[in-house]
Amino acid sequence: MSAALLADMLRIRRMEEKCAELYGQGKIRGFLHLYIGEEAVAAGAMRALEKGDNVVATYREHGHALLRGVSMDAIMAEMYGKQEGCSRGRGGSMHLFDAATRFYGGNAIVAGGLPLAAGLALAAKLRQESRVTACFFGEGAVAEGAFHESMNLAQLWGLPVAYFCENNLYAMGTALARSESQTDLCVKAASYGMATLKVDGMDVVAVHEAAQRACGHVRAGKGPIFVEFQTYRFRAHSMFDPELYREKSEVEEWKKRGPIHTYSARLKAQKQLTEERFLELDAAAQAEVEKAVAFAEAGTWEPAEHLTVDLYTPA
Ligand SMILES: Cc1ncc(C[n+]2csc(CCOP(=O)(O)OP(=O)(O)O)c2C)c(N)n1
Ligand SMILES: [Mg+2]
Repeated sequence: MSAALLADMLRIRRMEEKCAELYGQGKIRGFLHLYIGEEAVAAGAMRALEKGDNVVATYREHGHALLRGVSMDAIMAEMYGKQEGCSRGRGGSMHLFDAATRFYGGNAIVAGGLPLAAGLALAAKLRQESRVTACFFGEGAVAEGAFHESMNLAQLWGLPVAYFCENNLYAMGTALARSESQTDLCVKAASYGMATLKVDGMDVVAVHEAAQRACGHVRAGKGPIFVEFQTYRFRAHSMFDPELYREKSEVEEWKKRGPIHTYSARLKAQKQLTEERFLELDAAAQAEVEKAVAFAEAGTWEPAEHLTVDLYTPA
């Protein structure tokens, strides 16, 4: 498990560093929100899930899609807008989707995934299917009505959903305390009677253990749970963000807690990892990225005649 968690985080990191580069070259266009710095959350949480579980995420979802099992090739092709992408090139970075792995997206609307997750969980409950629906979202979502409506119904109906809140302290340029009178997010969920956990989201092992507990709670039929992962994004909100709302020194302080180097240092100290093995894992991640870029480059654009395909109104 230990090397696997590290490999997972490296795969996300290398893929997204390449995405930033490709964005600079105009190969990837539109919005692009990088998860760099927050990898421990997706890595630790995803390995607590089973094949039959559902996953719902936000527009910062490249890593979640990848670790859920969507191929890096299909993700990169989607970033390029090519037909071989997981959403046939029509979604782009914010709308990765893959029914086969029960990855229900990518959602550009803040808090948009929470009611969807409640719906997926309701479907599982009514059909008596034993699945957890894991819903990832940022702390900015707690300002939305959809958050409160979802918390209420999920708890009232005892839905099998794990709400995984990625609290990276900022919603675009708005620090949590500038928009919320109650900054303890677990208190908000608890006010609906929901079970809660608060976890160091920079520590992949702590994340994994908490996610296992959370999923165990849901699988045991105890209803929903809310987990706050305290994390931090190292990059700008999106590719259009001058970052005037935080001090560079704050970013540097958090980088010291970076999930990849702290975890690899811990494994090395425990003699569970050598530098050679680390470099092997890193090289494998980079090779996977190069292959995915080649796949996306070789992909096909949708012909212009398809412009009205899948539209609800007749052309
Ligand atoms: C309903 C809605 N309002 C506003 C926006 C614009 N918007 C995009 S991202 C974002 C910040 C969300 O922050 P958070 O939920 O903390 O997620 P993070 O970006 O930090 O991962 C906002 C306000 C939106 N996409 N949807
Ligand atoms: Mg945030």
